[in-house]
Amino acid sequence: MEFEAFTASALADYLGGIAEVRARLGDPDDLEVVEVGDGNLNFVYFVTNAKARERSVVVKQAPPFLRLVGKNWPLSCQRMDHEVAALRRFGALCPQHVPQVYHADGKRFLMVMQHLSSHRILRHGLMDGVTYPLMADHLSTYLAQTLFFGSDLYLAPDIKKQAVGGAVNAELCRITEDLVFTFPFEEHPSNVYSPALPKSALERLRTSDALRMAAADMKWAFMNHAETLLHGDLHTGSIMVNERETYVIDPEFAFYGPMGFDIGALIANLLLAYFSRDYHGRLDGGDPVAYQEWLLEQTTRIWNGFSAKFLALWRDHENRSGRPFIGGSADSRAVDAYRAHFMRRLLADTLGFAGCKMIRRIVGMAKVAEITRIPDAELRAQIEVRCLRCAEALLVQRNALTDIEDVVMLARDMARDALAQR
Ligand code: SR1
Ligand code: MG
Repeated sequence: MEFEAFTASALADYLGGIAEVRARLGDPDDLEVVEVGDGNLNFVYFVTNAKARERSVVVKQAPPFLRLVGKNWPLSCQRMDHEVAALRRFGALCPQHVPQVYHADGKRFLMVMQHLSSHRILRHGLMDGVTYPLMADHLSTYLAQTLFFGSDLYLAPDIKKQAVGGAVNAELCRITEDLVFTFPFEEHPSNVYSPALPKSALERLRTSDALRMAAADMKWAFMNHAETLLHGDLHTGSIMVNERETYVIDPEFAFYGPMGFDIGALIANLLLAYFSRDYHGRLDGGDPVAYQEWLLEQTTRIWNGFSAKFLALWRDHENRSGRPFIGGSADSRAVDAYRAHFMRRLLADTLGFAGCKMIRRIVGMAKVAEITRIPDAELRAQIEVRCLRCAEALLVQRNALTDIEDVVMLARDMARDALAQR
């Protein structure tokens, strides 16, 4: 079927024709439709019953092109099928942190889902300096459950291989391969540099062999290490929060990839928030440091919480099955030694991916609001340089940074160094 963006009344009529959705929303004549999509890929509508505003849903529809660019960048609409399948899978694994899908229509490339009306996008909350007391606990649970239960540590080998095949998402993976791992490291026409960003900072991306090799290693891992079903785009714009709840949305980039890619995306975005706080935290004349420390504390709590929960799931599963992944008996010393080794390698991967994700948001085409909304070109460039230097250190030193406290210290040093240079 040809793609057609809905008019408000056509969408209301369409929803009225789906019994389950109509039961949630009520009479189509009472529906208010607002297009709110500010994302890079899709159309997103809030549909609300004007007479009973608690009755509302979100409708998400995939146009056959990249919305950020337009019809010149065609994309298949089947990406909506990936998103629906991933939401259902992650929803089964971690229902408290994944919105419900009420209806999916593969022919119209759309889905109808839970409206998180009392939550906001985490990126926006972080820009406003809001603290979320349960966020780190929730996100570490989400990561542990989704990453563990999709992997060979839990699934039978044949089931896992079927799952890998079923989750192939070549088109959207290609976007990541290009925009995250390739274009930022070359002179590519899609790159966008902020006006005062020093040439020397860009040159490092092209000329530092250690950095280039580290980024290439991460690209290889992304393309070849089918470890688990990933969200695939877990930045702070893919998370909705309030004081009590945390939801992970938008898994259209889901595929079987390396675990560290999701964790790294999240940590990268917390670090972007950390460095850009030097602007946002001074907006009301305040001192950014307290909130920056809160961001670093969340980074620590997310990694440490994830690590403890993931290891607990792993131990528990092996104790129940009596079959350690490495074979032999469950109480052998090698079992624990292997788990510790696995987590060290996963942290190194996480940091490498975090570095690539930070770099792409500074020099690539798809940027983040905490950076682009800094109006002073000089200050923006200073903050961007700090992000790039931190990203480079994460990539190059990823095997030497053996715990998350090292990462936090490194970020603090980068911020301090930069202050000293003023
Ligand atoms: C070309 S699409 C740009 C970016 O938007 C998504 O959120 C992904 O991060 C993608 O790389
Ligand atoms: Mg998205």
